[in-house]
Amino acid sequence: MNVKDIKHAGLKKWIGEFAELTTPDAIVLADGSSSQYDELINLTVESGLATRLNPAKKPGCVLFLSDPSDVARVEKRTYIASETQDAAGPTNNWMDPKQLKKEMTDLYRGCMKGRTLYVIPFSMGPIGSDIAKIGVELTDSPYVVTNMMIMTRVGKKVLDVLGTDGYFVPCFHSVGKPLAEGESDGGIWPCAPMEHKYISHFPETREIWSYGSGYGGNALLGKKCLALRIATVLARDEGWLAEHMLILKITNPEGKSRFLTGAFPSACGKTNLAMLIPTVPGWKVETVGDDIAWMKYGSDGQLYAINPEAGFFGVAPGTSASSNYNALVSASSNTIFTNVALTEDNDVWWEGIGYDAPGKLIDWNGNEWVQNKADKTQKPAAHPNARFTAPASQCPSIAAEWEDPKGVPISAILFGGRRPHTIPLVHQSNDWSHGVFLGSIVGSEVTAAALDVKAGTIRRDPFAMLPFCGYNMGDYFQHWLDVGHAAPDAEKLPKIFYVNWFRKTDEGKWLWPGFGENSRVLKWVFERCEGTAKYVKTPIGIMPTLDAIDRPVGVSEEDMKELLSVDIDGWLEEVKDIRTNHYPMFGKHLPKELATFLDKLEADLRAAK
Ligand code: GTP
Ligand code: SPV
Ligand code: MN
Repeated sequence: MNVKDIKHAGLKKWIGEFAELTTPDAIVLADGSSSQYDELINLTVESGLATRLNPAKKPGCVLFLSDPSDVARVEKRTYIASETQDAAGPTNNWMDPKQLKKEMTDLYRGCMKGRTLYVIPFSMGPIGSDIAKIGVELTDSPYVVTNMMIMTRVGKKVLDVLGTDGYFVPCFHSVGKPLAEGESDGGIWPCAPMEHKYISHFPETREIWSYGSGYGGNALLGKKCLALRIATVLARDEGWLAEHMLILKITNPEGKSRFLTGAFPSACGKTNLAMLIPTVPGWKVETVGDDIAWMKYGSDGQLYAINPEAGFFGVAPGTSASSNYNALVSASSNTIFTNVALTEDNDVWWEGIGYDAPGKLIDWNGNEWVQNKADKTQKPAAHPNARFTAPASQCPSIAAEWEDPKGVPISAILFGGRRPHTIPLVHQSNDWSHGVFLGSIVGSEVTAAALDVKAGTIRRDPFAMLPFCGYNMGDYFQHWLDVGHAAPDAEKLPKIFYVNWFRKTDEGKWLWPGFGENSRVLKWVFERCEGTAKYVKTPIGIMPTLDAIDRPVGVSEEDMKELLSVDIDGWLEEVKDIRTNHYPMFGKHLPKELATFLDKLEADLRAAK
């Protein structure tokens, strides 16, 4: 099947217009077949863009190295170009849509000369499901096409659903032109200089225009651009939630299952929690999704979630057989690796893989690299935001329900982030609206998942959505409150929790072992949903009693006390920061209900002092 066979007149016309602007040498339709996937991979290997990995160790896998400047999302170059700046709100970059389109049109002009334009019809969500949304991405990057074929459902079946006049979200993408001719040649994908990169969203017309980057969320436009930034706008208008959340299934020893979602900022543990192997005997965790959840009320009044994706674009560093066995198995075949290191026998290696680097490696910059553990300043062999793109179907812990078009009923929602101090291991909101308050104040140490924010500093990342909300975040808070108020049955609303796996001692050691041990907290969450868990009421919300969570090996009673106590002075600092630096930003868009929760929190903390 090729582009000529497309029956949808609007789609054909739109492809024609973009081709006329970008002047590619050829136009190819991504039909979703495995033969085409293999051809595309062969093409990238033959052209030197990718390296095929050792088929005995990593069958069907390849490694791509990016330009050193093109390694993560670029938040400063990401735009919400709504008609007014007020609609984009204080947390988004805004540009006048007409001006932005003009600048980008100039950049797109002729940018695909000598390249092939690929047309990728894709579905976010199971094809044909009521909840699914269709997009069509036009791109000049074979890396993007192959990644999209893993991350979404691509091809002819999507065109069939689209028919002759169905609705799709149009997504333009080009890796763009390097400044100088020939720049970025030699086994890395080209990209444009930073000042020419644009990741643009037009919320009113629901269009996505991306230029100049070939990396992940900047380029795989179904993911953060469609399934979050554009989807948040659709969700606001249609009364549902599009969130940066994992979805997991947890089953107790009696065989009762519950589903929960969790929003943690980028590189803060969603993939790991979704694939966790419990250390608590008899309990089981299975995976529904690791990055994005779309949630809507079902006819039974329960909130249901679907995972709109079909693969994992997971952080490689830190992934080992002991930290995340299921991710490692998922990514052991038919996987695309990006910016990890290559071993002499064409296998992959990264920091935290669980064993020393074998011999001489090629690092993510393409240079020879030999591990020197004595040298604390040695640059890592894999980029800290190196990733694997693996089919979800390969995950040993994938839940039977993961592709259920009606989604899975959600009992609990977790919020969290990297907080070395103050925030306890777990606390629960008093009700939905108080949970919205907790979501609105989430803060986290910045990670390597975005390029232009300083890693290590703490920033507020409400709902883990700071970089992904397609409209005014104050209005988004209100939307969350409204979804709660609109619940067909308030009793059936998910319970909301705030977790923190990242507490540190004064010496900088982890206070909590994390990973599989997080199952102890999930067990308490499960038992709160059952109504059986032991708890106490505190100024910040509901918390486990000291004996309600079994202590993991290596965690002393003192540690546990610290993890589960309310640090009154720390929280008062938190209140001060929210009051002076966070909430005022939203002006009249800040829901009054949230300001009231902040006042009450302060009063309760002072009363407890
Ligand atoms: P995105 O894909 O960027 O949205 O990230 P994510 O939230 O899925 O993050 P992921 O699970 O990939 O975790 C990122 C990093 O956090 C990895 O290096 C993990 O090893 C580390 N990590 C995950 N869970 C834990 C935990 O419980 N404790 C500690 N200390 N580190 C963790
Ligand atoms: C994130 O940064 O939250 C990711 C990776 O999941 S990306 O697809 O690049 O957004
Ligand atoms: Mn993410």
